[in-house]
Amino acid sequence: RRLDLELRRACDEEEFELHYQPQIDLFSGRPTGAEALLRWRHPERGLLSPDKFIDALANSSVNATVGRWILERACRDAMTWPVIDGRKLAVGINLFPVQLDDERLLGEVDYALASTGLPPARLELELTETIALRDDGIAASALASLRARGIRVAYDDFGTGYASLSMLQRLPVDRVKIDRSFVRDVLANRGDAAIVRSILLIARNFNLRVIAEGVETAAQAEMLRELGCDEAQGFLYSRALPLADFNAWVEMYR
Ligand code: G
Ligand code: G
Ligand code: MN
Ligand code: NA
Repeated sequence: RRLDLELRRACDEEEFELHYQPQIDLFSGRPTGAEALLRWRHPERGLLSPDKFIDALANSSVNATVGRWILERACRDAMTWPVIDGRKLAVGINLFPVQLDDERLLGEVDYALASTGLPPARLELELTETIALRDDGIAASALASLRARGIRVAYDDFGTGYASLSMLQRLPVDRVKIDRSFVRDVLANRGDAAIVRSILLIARNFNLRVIAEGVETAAQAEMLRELGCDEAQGFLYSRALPLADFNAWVEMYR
């Protein structure tokens, strides 16, 4: 397929980039980390967002190669970030479904940490329910091994899947990310507000931290804070930034 060939070329020619979207503590207003988001600097089409290619990439012949590159590059980039409030910022990485199926994942994570020097506690792996549901056995033991190393695991897009609750029971994680579809109308829509409240209640009972995605206004942030949400990420604070711009952005908080 043509797109697969293009993705293979993009991989060989190093056309992929990682941008970083800050994550903010809603109580202190200070940055705590960033999520790595993939971009494709296409020679003809310009800078492409993941929605243009991420599904094709996830199913392509280079998914494992790009997944490994993302892991290592994000760890390397995070080593350049400054200390904020006496702590180094954490970096969140989205996994492709194939990565959690692969028994090489642990070795690749260990290699990325060892070769860059990033402490395990500064790495967070984000997975969606579709990833976690693929194979209970491998997923559960891989997650347990990762968490035993001090690496954090987060459920992305929490609340949008059909098995979010049983996932929490079967595959323990450190935190959940409230999907931005629930955040968008949280002020105006009683149903969305009820879902956000419910997620926060469940998270509290499971001892999980919660970050809300897609926070665009100060009013949304204020409501989320009042409801007990720990952190937020979204255009209110910053879009995803290239490494140099992210480092400059963080400097404002030093
Ligand atoms: O930045 P944007 O909103 O276009 O990202 C769209 C989606 O693409 C995100 O929700 C995320 O799940 C996915 N995505 C972005 N970057 C990565 C990445 O580095 N790896 C994987 N597996 N998915 C990513
Ligand atoms: O992995 P995930 O689906 O969370 O990826 C984040 C995506 O959400 C990125 O593609 C980014 O461009 C997008 N995004 C980040 N912040 C906001 C926001 O505040 N509003 C909207 N609409 N999209 C956002
Ligand atoms: Mn994510
Ligand atoms: Na998401």
